[in-house]
Amino acid sequence: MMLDKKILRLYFILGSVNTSENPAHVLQQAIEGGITIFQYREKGLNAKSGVGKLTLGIELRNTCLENNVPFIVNDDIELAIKLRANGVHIGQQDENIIKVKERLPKGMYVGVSVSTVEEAILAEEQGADYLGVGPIHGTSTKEDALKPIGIERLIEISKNVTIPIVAIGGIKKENAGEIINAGATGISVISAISQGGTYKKAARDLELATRVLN
Ligand code: TZP
Ligand code: MG
Repeated sequence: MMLDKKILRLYFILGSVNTSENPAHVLQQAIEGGITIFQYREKGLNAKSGVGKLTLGIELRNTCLENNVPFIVNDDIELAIKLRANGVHIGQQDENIIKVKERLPKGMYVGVSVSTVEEAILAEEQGADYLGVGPIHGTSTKEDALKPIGIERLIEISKNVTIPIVAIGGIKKENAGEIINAGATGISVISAISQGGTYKKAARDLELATRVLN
C-alpha cells in the first residue's frame, strides 16, 4: 500500500534522551500542535534498552493510537513488530531493506535514511516506502551525524526517486519552506519540537511553515 503523502508532512522523532520532560507529554503536545507521524527513536548516550525501552515504547505507542497518529520505530524491528507499529525506519548501517521487508508483517512501512543519490535510488529499488534524506543542515542532536548534504543534494535526490521524501537535520520553522520547495514531501524534526519550549506551539509553527506551494 502506498503511503499517503499527507501523513509525512510533519514527522516528529523522539526518544527519552531528547527531552528532560515526560516523553509522552511532549508527544501529546506535539500531536495537538499538528504532527502527522511519529517515530520512537531510543538512541544515543543514556538511551533506554530492554524493559525500559519497551515500556516507554508501549506508552508512546498508546499515545499515538489514542490520537490516530501513525507510529514508527527506529532500527528495532523486533520492537516494531511487538508494538504493532505502522512501520520501521532503518539506516544505511542497519539490516538490508529486502531482508527487513521479509521479516515484517504485510502492510508495515519501511523508511530508509539516505544521504546520496545512489543510496536513494537503491533504497527505492529495494522497496523502501519513503526516504529520510539528510542531514540537510548541521545538527547537534545526532552525535554521529554525517556532514550536512545541503539543499542542492536534496533537490538532486528528489529528482531521482518517486517515493516520498522527508528531509532531516537542523530543520526549523525558518528553513522548513525551502525544504518543501526543494521537493520534499515533509520535514522531520527532533529538537525543533523537543527543545522548542511550548511543544504544541512549536509543532503548529512548523506545520504552518510547511504550507508553501511546491
Ligand atoms: N538523522 C540525521 S540528522 C538527525 C537524524 C536522526 C537528527 C535530527 O535532529 P534535529 O534536532 O531535528 O536536527
Ligand atoms: Mg539506524
